[in-house]
Amino acid sequence: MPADPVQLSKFFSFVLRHRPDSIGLALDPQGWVSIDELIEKGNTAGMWFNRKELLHVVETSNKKRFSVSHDGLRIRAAQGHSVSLKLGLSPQEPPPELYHGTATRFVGSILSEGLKPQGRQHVHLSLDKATAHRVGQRHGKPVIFRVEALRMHAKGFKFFLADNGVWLTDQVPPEFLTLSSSTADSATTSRQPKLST
Ligand code: HQG
Repeated sequence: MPADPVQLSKFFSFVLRHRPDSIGLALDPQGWVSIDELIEKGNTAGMWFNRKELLHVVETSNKKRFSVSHDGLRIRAAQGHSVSLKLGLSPQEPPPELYHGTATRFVGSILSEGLKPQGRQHVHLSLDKATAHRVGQRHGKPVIFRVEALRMHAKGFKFFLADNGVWLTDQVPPEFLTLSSSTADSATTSRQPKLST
């Protein structure tokens, strides 16, 4: 039976971000794999899908988690990797402020150590509070940090914009962080269904 789109999206996230080796795949240095090979190895591993179903997941991903190469032959995760690779993104000047959603239980540690990539390759930052709120909700009671991104940039910290609009940086020291007082603009979006893949 073919996999449903949510199950497939979780499978692609797992393989393309974290464990390509689990189905015998190897990512290229920028995270790309052949779509034909992903289909073949995924099917062999018991995850049934074809090219049409794969492209459906790519096109309907609410966070645009996956990118397909211009020639249509390869796919990669836009961000969120734990495997070490170079996405090949050029450093960019960020907007003055970005946001990071997390859970209240991490606040003390973040205020003393700053934001760290933890299991991933980068710290993930959002352009708006509503998105940060949703990211934070995945971990528990959400709280939002405001990040003085442009001031960090002026001091030499590099920022990258992933294919799907998520901003990435290596770390955020505490001096650039403030707890954001208002989550009012995210209250309406918090009722949206949560899809964490
Ligand atoms: C926290 C989702 C204690 C950090 C989202 C976060 C995102 C610290 C957690 C993407 C810390 C890591 C990434 C410190 C950071 N002490 N806790 N010093 N520094 N943390 O899941 O940013 O649905 O690896 O606040 O939309 O939550 O998967 O990162 O709570 O873009 O496509 O450590 O994942 O996208 O958690 O989420 P994560 P994240 P997808």
